[in-house]
Amino acid sequence: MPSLTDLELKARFPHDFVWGVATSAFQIEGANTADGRGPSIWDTFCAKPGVIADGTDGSRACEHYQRWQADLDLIAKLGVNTYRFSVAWPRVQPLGSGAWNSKGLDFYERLVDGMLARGLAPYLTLNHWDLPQALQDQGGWANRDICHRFVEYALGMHQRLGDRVASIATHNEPWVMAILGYENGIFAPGIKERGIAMQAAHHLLLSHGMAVRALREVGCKAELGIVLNLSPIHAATDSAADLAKARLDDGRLVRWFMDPLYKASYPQDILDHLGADAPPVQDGDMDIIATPIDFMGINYYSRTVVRAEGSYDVHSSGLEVTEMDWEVYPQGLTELLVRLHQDYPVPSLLITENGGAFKDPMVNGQVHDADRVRYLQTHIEAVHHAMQQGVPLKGYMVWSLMDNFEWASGYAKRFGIVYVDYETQQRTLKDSAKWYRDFLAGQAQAQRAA
Ligand code: IFM
Repeated sequence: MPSLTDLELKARFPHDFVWGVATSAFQIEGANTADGRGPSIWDTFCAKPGVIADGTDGSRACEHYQRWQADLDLIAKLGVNTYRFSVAWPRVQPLGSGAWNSKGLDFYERLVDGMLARGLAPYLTLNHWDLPQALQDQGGWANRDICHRFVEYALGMHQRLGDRVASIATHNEPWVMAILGYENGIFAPGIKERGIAMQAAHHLLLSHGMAVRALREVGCKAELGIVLNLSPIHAATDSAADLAKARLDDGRLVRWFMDPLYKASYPQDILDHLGADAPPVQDGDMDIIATPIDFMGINYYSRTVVRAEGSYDVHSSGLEVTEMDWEVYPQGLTELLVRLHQDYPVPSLLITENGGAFKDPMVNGQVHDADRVRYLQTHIEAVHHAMQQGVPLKGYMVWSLMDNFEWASGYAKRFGIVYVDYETQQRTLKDSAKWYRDFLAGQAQAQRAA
């Protein structure tokens, strides 16, 4: 891919393009027992020995619950126009149904008002994984009844914040919640049963459609959508077996979610593959799931390369690899977006997460993360290439605003463009934050001059 200079990149995006940074509640807030917050499945999961690489949890995280005003100031100074955040369901409705926690609701109301006061459009995600433990005790996403609980939660949040948020995403990355949480068991709630996982996946999609319908019925003005983690799946070789494996994995990651959302059906090859593990689907479910939405959010980090036998060595291609052992593969973002545009009638796409974990040594108070600068620049270029090919891409958000709790990796993996010293909670702009800020300032300047 030819590399564009910063200057060439400037002014290539429309004036109303959404530029943002993203976070999620559990990863930054801390204060997980404060002011009436109930336990979430991630609190329970972190307490199990050996499941989090560095043995940490989300009890302190970035202390965003206390430091939110300074954090919003930081975001505003980057020059973004949008902040994507999530609400911790157990903070606002500790048991996941019934009584609401006014202190939790007040927190998010202050946060949203704080965004608006700083000129930031609030992009709310309802479910970024921190399910109330009380609902998990009833089966979590594998229990169909949770769909009604999710609608109740969505309506409650709409009642409180619906007049001020620009966008509401129902779920963040249902594949991760269902497959890593219920099939591989490496994420909360730590279950290892494929049939249960596929039920969870179905209920995540169903609850999404039900919530979208319910929100529209009460006159929700915010744009409604869902966020998927997608990547192109490449076969390691051209052997029939590797190609078949790539097709299967594409079916489970991409088509399993995109087909129901846009074609009201599950892919037949995957239903056949799952056999008895395919989820029970009731009459009308698929139409509910396919309820039209305003946007599709895509979280993109890397491509996936698969082999029929054994695993692919990410170091074999010579590509740069992040601290997560994910290949740096910006052209995969263009490839993915063009494919989605060709295969599905998606009117509006947003990159809701993109970024990388890198080493990030702090030296004399500075973090020279040239690898992340390069990562962001090449991925923004990749987004632009997709737009040139007609993809209706409306925005781009960096994952993440600041270093935070990276789930099963704990605090060891740093994704932020802002460095967090977890002892002092001091925030320091990395070079990537300065690059993003300057890039956005250049864009704004070029637009004024145009
Ligand atoms: O940190 C996560 C985020 O919560 C969801 N998407 C991927 C990120 C990096 O792993």
